[in-house]
Amino acid sequence: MAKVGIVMGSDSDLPVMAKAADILEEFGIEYEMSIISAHREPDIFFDYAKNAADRGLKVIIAGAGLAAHLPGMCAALFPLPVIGVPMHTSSLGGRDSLYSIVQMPGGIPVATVAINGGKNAGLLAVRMLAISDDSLVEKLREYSAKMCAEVQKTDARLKETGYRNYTK
Ligand code: RP5
Repeated sequence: MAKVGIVMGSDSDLPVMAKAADILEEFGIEYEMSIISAHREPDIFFDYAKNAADRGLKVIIAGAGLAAHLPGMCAALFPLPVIGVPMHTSSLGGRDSLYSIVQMPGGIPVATVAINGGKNAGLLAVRMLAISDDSLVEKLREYSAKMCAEVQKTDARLKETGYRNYTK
């Protein structure tokens, strides 16, 4: 049964939200992915968010752009954690999405990640689930150790080649 619901307002959000799915797959967490527009199909959205907890979802990762109401409205209807992912936009560079998602009124929290922050949204969901799953804590430690080793490798290469010859 899916523990995480990834939901986005449009298929144009998919490349960013796919990064959250990649992380959940890496950690072996079951998830479901949906495209549901809070504005364009409000009744379908309402059913999704209202029934998500009863269907077994523990966390929702919601991504949206422009007047990005999807994450906030998920948080209004779903009693468990909602992670909001603001999409980059061509008009206002994603500040519109960011402010729409992060500026929630008191009582309805949305844990908002960076603009286009699908990867961190996935990792934050893993960390939330790890609160009651020690095997995930161990996997998160391994993930951090791997990142650390990768940075050390780049440092060793920089020292070996010198900055003039360093290529990314
Ligand atoms: C939002 O409007 C979506 O989340 C998307 O980021 C934005 C634009 O949607 P499209 O016009 O690309 O479908 O609801």
